[in-house]
Amino acid sequence: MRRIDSAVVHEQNEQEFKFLQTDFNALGEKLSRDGIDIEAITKAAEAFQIAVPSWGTGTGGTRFARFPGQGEPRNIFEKVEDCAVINELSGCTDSISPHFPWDKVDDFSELKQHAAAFGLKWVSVNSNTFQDQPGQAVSYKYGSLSNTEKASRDLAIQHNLDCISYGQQLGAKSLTVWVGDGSNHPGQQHFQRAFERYLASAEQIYKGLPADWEMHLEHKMFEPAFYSTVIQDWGSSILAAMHLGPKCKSLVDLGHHAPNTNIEMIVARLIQFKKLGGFHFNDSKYGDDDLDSGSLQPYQQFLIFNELVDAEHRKEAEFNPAYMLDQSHNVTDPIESLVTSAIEVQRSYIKALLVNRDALYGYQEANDAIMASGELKRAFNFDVAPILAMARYRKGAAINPLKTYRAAKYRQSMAPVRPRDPKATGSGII
Ligand code: PSV
Ligand code: MN
Repeated sequence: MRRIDSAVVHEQNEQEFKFLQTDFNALGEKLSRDGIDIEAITKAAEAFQIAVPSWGTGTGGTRFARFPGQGEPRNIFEKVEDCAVINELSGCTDSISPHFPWDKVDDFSELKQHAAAFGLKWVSVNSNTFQDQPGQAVSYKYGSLSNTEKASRDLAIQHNLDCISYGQQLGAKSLTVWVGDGSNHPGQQHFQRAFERYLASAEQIYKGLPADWEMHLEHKMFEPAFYSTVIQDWGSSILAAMHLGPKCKSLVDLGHHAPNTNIEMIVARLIQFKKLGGFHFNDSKYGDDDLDSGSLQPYQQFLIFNELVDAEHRKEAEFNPAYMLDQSHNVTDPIESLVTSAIEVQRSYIKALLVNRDALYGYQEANDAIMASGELKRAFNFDVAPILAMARYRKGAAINPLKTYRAAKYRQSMAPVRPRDPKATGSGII
């Protein structure tokens, strides 16, 4: 089943293909001078996949307002439909990362089938203990897994166990846990006791993990707690992951660090200790901006992939990070942002594959800083767009995804089918 008529994709691709072939051949010749086989790199581009967050398919918002667009998905079934569009255009997003209870349904096998009909699968389920649900018996106002009240902690533990069960029904293999727990005032919380409570709760969740599952702990420096957060940084995250056991790893969200933090070095450390669970890709200038991946700091994203590809190259054991986007789209059509972002992440991966690892190691051993840095820049400066476009073309996706999407008039066609509830004004993140 498809959401974008393949005739539209075909017609658009026809218009672009001649130029693409010319650009691809020229790039192939250039790369061959460096001993790089463009076909091998294109195959790697075809194999690359990154998951779409279900919550990213609707217009996001800030603490002040949300300005939804026309024809937005109103439930998880419609979100799946938009994820199908993203995959049909990008060719590199064949999975969805759901968030509960936002995406909870009565019949998970129906939801699984609905996605499978579009060739989509489910990965990394996310729990939500950062807001109270209607009618909830006890509150998360003062935290969830680390709450001083046992009843709140128990509720949060049970919710995470429920998320594992939903994920199992969908065929997912990991649980991502992010808590908003923390404090706003110095002295409000006893740092050690709060962390002890968190660990004791997380132990209960870890015990409930199926044998072939992983648990990923997502750290975040601030928000909603603005003075301290319980899993504040990768230090707290890896400590907790080490405490819990080998199936627990850290998850790196690019917007969850202090400005100018060397994220690629954190990634290298996590790889070294077999604790890199996965990523939430997005971009940021100030904080957890949740901007489109690669829109501001493409070189940082490339440097992260340089570490990932290096680990692949060295055949690092137990290295299998989950790639996901996690963004909020306030002023763009979420489909357009997610397609663009997925391709930008793929672009970083492909550029990192162009680094001559042996040459780089040689420069590093010789302390030749300018040549080492130049080797990275050489790879980064290649325009790999023809490789990405050719990979899409060969998979039946769009050579020019945004042009094709607009030609298909998908969003306009959804407006009458998905009328907005006039009462659902909404604010904050979806
Ligand atoms: C928190 O800011 C976060 O990055 C976590 O991944 C959440 O689960 C997600 O955003 C969605 O709100
Ligand atoms: Mn995140």
